[in-house]
Amino acid sequence: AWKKFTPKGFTTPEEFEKECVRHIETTLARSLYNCDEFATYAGTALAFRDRLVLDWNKTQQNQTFADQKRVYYLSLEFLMGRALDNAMLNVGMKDVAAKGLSELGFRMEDIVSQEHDAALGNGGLGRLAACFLDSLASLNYPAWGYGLRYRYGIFKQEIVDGYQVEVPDYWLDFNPWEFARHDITVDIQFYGHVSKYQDDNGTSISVWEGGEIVQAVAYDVPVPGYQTENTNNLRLWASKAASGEFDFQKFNSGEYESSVADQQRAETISAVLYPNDNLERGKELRLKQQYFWCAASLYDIVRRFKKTKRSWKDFPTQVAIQLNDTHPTLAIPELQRILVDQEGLDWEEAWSIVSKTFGYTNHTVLPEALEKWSVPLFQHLLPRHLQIIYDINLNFLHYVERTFPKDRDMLSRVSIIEESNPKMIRMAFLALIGSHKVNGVAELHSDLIKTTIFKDFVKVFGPDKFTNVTNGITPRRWLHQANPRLSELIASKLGGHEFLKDLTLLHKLENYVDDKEFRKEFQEIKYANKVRLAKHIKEANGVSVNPSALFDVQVKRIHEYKRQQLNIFGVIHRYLAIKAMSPEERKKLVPRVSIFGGKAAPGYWMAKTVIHLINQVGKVVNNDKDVGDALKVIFLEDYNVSKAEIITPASDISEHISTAGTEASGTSNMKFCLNGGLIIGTCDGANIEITREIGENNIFLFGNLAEDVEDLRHSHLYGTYTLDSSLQAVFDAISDGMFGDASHFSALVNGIVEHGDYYLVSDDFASYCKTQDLIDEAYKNQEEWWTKCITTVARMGFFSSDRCIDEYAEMIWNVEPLPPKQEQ
Ligand code: 26W
Repeated sequence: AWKKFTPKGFTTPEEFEKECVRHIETTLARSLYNCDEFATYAGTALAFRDRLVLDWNKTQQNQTFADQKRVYYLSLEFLMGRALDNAMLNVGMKDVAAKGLSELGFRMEDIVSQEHDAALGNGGLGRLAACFLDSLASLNYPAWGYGLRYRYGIFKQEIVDGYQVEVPDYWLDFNPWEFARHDITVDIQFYGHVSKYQDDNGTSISVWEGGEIVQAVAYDVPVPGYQTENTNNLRLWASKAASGEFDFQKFNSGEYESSVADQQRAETISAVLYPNDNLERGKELRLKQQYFWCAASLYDIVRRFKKTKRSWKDFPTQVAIQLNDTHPTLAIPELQRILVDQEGLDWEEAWSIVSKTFGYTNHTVLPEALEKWSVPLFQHLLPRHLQIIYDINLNFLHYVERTFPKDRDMLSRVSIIEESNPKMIRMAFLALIGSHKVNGVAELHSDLIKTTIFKDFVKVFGPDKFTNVTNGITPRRWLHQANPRLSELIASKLGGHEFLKDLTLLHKLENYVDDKEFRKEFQEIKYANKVRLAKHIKEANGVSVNPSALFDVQVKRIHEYKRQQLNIFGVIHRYLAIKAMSPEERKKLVPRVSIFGGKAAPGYWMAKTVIHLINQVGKVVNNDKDVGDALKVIFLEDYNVSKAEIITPASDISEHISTAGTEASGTSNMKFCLNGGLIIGTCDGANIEITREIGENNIFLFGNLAEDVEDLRHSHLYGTYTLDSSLQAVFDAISDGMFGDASHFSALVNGIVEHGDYYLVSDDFASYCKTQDLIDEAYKNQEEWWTKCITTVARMGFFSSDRCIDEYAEMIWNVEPLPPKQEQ
């Protein structure tokens, strides 16, 4: 008999070295004599990959045999960041590898930083998807992610003369974390027309004919769980010319170049991530991306289901599909098309399956972010899907008409088709109608969608269709990996790292709030993290900052609703105040470093102007001898996941200052608090629940409430309004040219003083500045400050993405974990 092959991974530094070196010499074919940091990274990654792959295969086999319900998370964005550190910590062999590497003459930190970020996302929504994958794997849920394998992720940001410049992010030169599955392909159809035929029973069937075919090729990425063998799969689709597409006629008649050009055209579908965040632009290529990815994923899911030989009515008991915002909404008409046109189910039966399968998560109420597709464009690209959407809409409107016979306007308000010129398809309505649950991402946001964009649908479907799942973050990456010393300190008090699997255990830290030794170490860790960031700032910006200063951080996409302009106006206000002080007064100030980071969408001029202003202010303030350490202003280039891992643990105060009612949740607010930073924020998104958990003494809230926004906007437009005098002084300084050519910033200022101040910067300015002064006062009382920080960490247990995933599993997916089979 064959002996059971039990693969053994390395457990000692020597064994690790052997594996690492073997990969460098054979897989990479490199000599050890010119082995640089990059080759060593590659060898390390491949050594760890070997371990993941074995667990991954076992997990997939286990999931297939278990024959239970699986979750499919469809997201156009997965902002994964780096994989090696995460893999090492999950497997629990980072220390072993670190020893091995140091014997080879390398520092772990240098090796880890060789990896290119997987930056397949814009911001919050994409990073949330990545945290969810981590939790799904760590909690042993049988779950797959489906996305696109962009050749170019979010652009790299360079700052040139204070302006943002976008540089392509080609990240695939060496990516050991993906496996091309050239045998798993799906043909995807576009364009063409629909013909009607009669089948043998005389019923008419629709056939989508003609057009062109593009091939989808699967690339699989293992997603390891924390200290579990369970390793899930993220499947990313790449586009390729279908074999029939390659025009041999042209090829043979000497038109070699144009036949290759056709090939190239097919590959553009998955070439680049759209860099817009919260802005819909209606580009055909984006719609192509969406259909390409939805169709390939559904084909794959249906193929897997069919292998079980179950009847179609079991589909929703075996498959839960979650739509990450409206971007994958085409999956709804696509499944209906598969069931009706290809599998021959009747419409009602098919629709009952479809509408039990999907759940839809909404991430924004900003009107400019709501996806709409023009009917003519859609008709051209996806003629059969347009018919299906019209039929879905017709059935739905009939139902609404029967239920609300007196409300004639209701029909046009809830119709999937907006009767504009051209007509538009409202994707959020289609997503809602085709799903069994709709959720928002924080309590306030989930309430708001029920009273604004989806108000009528609450009447139509009843309130139970709507629910809330407050966002969360993975404590593995955002505490254990980003802040290893704090993780160790907590573990030393709580008796191990169990809290990384059950974050509510953090509450036990409250017992140490007054523990001298603990407080001292906690402070030392924060200081060390600030020293590390200061070093990075020195290297990247050439500015020396004092690690004892109060680090005030705002890092996120640059957007008017997030109000980086409020922050920088506050900084200018502070600068003017410092200039007006005597040297003695200045010495009494709490020194401050204002740190900004984030990308602006390439076509978003106002956001780019804000970046420019921040850099101009920095240039003036940082070189002003009167100011010295009292104030420094830093714009960190190219904010991304791996920079966030350095920045987050180093903040004293972070800013989450959106106009109330505009930030659906925010997730960096959670990351900062979990790392012992306090926050200044508006009553918006998850800030409200964070306040409830940590207590209002531990957060600096300011500004108007969501319920007052409408009236305030109205009074800007139609009432009399006088600008706050200190904001006026800031604007005067700008128009006097204190920060360079004032005309550069006129649109920014005019948006407030002349065009209605849509984001209510002037309404919140005074309260913002007052709260910043309170922060200075609070920081002077160091004992109280550290009590706040430690209490905050202790009370952040609720915001783990593990809690969040358990809520989705129970309320929306109805799916159970599948623990890995014990090894025999
Ligand atoms: C179609 C253009 C477009 C692109 C991206 C529209 C909308 C988006 C995303 C939905 C924007 C986004 O990332 N939203 C953020 O989602 C996070 C996770 O739920 C929340 O924490 C943020 O508050 C929300 O802005």
